Amino acid sequence: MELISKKLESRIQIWRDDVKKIHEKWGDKVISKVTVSQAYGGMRDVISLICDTSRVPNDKGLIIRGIPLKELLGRSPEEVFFLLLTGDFPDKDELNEIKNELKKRKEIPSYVWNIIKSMPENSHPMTMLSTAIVAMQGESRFSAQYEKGMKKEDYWKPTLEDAFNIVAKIPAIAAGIYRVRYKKGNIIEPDKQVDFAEDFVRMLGLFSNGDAAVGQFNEMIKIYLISHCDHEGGNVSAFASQTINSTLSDLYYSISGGFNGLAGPLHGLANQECARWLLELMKRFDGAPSKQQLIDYVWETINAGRVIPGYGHAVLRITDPRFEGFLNFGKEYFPEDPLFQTVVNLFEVIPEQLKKIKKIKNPWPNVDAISGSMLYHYGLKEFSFYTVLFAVSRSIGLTAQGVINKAMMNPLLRPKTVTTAEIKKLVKSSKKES
Ligand code: NMX
Ligand code: MLT
Repeated sequence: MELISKKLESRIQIWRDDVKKIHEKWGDKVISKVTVSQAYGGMRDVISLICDTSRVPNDKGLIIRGIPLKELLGRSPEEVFFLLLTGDFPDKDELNEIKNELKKRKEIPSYVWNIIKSMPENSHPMTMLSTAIVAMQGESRFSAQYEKGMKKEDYWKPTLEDAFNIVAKIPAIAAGIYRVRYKKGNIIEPDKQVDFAEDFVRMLGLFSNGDAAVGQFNEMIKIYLISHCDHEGGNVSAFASQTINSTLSDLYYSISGGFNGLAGPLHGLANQECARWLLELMKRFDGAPSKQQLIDYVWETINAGRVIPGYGHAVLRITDPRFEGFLNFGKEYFPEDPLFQTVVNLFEVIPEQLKKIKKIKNPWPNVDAISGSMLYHYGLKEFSFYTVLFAVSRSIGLTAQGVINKAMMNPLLRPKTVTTAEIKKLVKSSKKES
């Protein structure tokens, strides 16, 4: 880990000096205010956390370390992991090192397979993934070192080891869960010669030798792994993970915790819900619904008190660039695919319908409206597995954020809450003042 540690060490010194100066010079400056509605409304738009790995302007979407997602889509997950961690793309030697570090840590402890295999047959794959990660907590280098005693300045070093160990193992664990859950337990072992994305595809075991679709699927999975990896710090999985990690529990606890948040239908599970919703639609109308049938189906969902999965966003006010990345891929490689076509037809219909509902702030699609149709096209049809793929990618951003939070020696997260009675008092006293 020599080159990565060296690069990080030099960056961390600069970041720490920078933040120290910011504190000294502008520590008292107000950067955000909180209204009563925001306090009750999930803290939307309240600026109160720092995240330097990526940002999500509401009119642009994901920008990783200053680079818009669109410009990252030809890159490998290893390159983007390095970018998230350090703020730079790796040079040739650094890329070799990061790939080798991930390759040599791939092996999965046998107790993980025993635990996964002994879980109830109908366990959700996200439950299996979260359990597998937290089961490995005893391997944490951070926790071991903390117990022995370590300076705060050095917390990031064993955390970096944990980050690499987790990211290296997640593809094999995820693919193993797929094989146990849907393919009768026949696990395909990791290959230490093969890169991150390609080995993940190999271990899923969807393709036979020489299958022409493998190359395309590999390309799509790389887009998948980069598109979902990070989305600033306030999304539920990152926020939950950071909150847990701020207690000095290690990355195994915090990544597992973040995944538990990702497993909710308003967050990562929306990709599963969207696939289910699309397939029900296709079944109902025998494959090719008309525009009016799509509109009726949308209103039937809303009138039943459900959300349209894959549409809307807490931050974005445009079509998610992650959706656009997949849209372009589908248009290039399988424009005639019936499920993909339905996704495209719905894109033409849904925003106009959602605009009619005043309370909805963003009528445009997010990534989850389309990602499932990519997987389905290549034969990965078990949609309850889809959020696990989101998690494999998100592990890259969550661990990078975890390392940086430790490097910056960030404190325990502990916002202040108030009771409704106190809110009433606060409002009354501010009325008197004005
Ligand atoms: N379908 C129906 N109603 C919606 C939708 C939608 N797609 N989006 C928002 N609304 C409703 C929302 O439920 C809320 O209703 P109420 O006040 O009765 O609770 C109202 O519109 C206002 O919501 P917004 O302020 O526009 O959105 P908010 O920031 O609260 O929530 C989401 C954001 C993403 C949770 C919401 O848009 C949603 O539930 N979308 C569908 C689920 C989804 O696609 N989630 C994935 C998000 C991305 N990810 O990968 O994590
Ligand atoms: C994400 O990728 O985390 C989702 O789009 C949710 C969010 O950013 O709030």
